[in-house]
Amino acid sequence: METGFSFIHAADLHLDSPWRGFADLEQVDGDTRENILRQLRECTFAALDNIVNACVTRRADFLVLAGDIYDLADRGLRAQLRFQKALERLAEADVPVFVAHGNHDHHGGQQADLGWPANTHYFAPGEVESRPVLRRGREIARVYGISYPRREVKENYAARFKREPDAPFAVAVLHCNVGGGAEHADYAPCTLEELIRSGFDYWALGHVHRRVVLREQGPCVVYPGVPQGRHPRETGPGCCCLVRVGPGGEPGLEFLETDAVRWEQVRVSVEDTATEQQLLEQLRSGLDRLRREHAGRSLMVRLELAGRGPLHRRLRQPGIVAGLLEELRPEYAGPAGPFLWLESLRVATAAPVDRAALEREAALPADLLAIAREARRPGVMRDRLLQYLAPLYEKAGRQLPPPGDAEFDELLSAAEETALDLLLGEDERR
Ligand SMILES: [Mn+2]
Repeated sequence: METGFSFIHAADLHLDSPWRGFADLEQVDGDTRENILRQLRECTFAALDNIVNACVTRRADFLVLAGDIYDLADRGLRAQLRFQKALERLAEADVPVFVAHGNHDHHGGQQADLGWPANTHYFAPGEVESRPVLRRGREIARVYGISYPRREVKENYAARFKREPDAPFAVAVLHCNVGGGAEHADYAPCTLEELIRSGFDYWALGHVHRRVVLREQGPCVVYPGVPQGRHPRETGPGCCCLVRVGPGGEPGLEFLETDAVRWEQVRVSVEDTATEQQLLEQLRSGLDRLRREHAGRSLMVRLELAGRGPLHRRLRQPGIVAGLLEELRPEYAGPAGPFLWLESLRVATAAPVDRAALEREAALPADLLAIAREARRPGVMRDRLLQYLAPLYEKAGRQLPPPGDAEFDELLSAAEETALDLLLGEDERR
């Protein structure tokens, strides 16, 4: 390879995801509501456009899409036409596209009979195929891939990928669950070790919606994450991965932001908050800061109130949370341009505790605090608690390593708070 080349890897576009559960949009006027809904309905397509733009402006030599292009196996016509249009733009720019289907958009679903540009290759269901990528008649890379014939693929598809010895740079495109992670459906399960041993240069994966680089080099093993978040747990930037391969075949990764609407969580401590007025001001300053940090981008925000403070009891009263949302929502969204929508407000506060007084007066809480204090230091108490925890972690197997020092301290604090709440009598527990 005398000169290098580059390609873009994206996955889990989930085009045309349905937006359910936005009844709260009633709290803003019709034009504002329409502005928010329009941007939400458009955002997965906007992310696709951003991937196409990145291919063109970065002059990528090809694009690979590792499954879940569509949210539903019975793809909507609108989604297919938008995807077709994107592929046509890439055909005009002379960028070949390699598509593998995953569990969401498996081959068993309904598909419209559409013409696809010749630059696009859909990998066959249930069998690994390879395709060369040519530049000026010379093969610069070979792309291997497989699509899901049905939703549930329990077979290890990675084991079927065989690199041919004459492939210049071998890319494997696969929708799969590496390492048995329990947070994702265990489709096409495989281990990182077998991907490393496989002889491929780059594993272009899909399925895990977080961005995870399982290995930087030799080979690269990459989940680029979703290009566009679609719910409160998919926070932070949505991306595709630009891979630049140097003349010697060494790859370098750069993640490019592609999302149009970003999901964020904001945590506000009520520890020093005495009044509802103060709380409103704290919330506004948190939201203003977030909006400044993301100037020009629409935001879906989940607020969480935390900490022990005097407002705890009042925040538990019915109507308070709804009232705060009703007040704040119209302030941050308008009929045009970027919006900030408060998706929800979670209350995770606790009653204030005068620890010094408790230690002097109440026998049981004092004992609890003393035990917790002792367990924070190395010694018999800490060792004993760690021993009690050990069988739990053994049962969880390799997916949950035993807690380190910092994690143990966190567990200890959480247990202490919960036990205190229970001991102090909970007239306010609901
Ligand atoms: Mn997916």
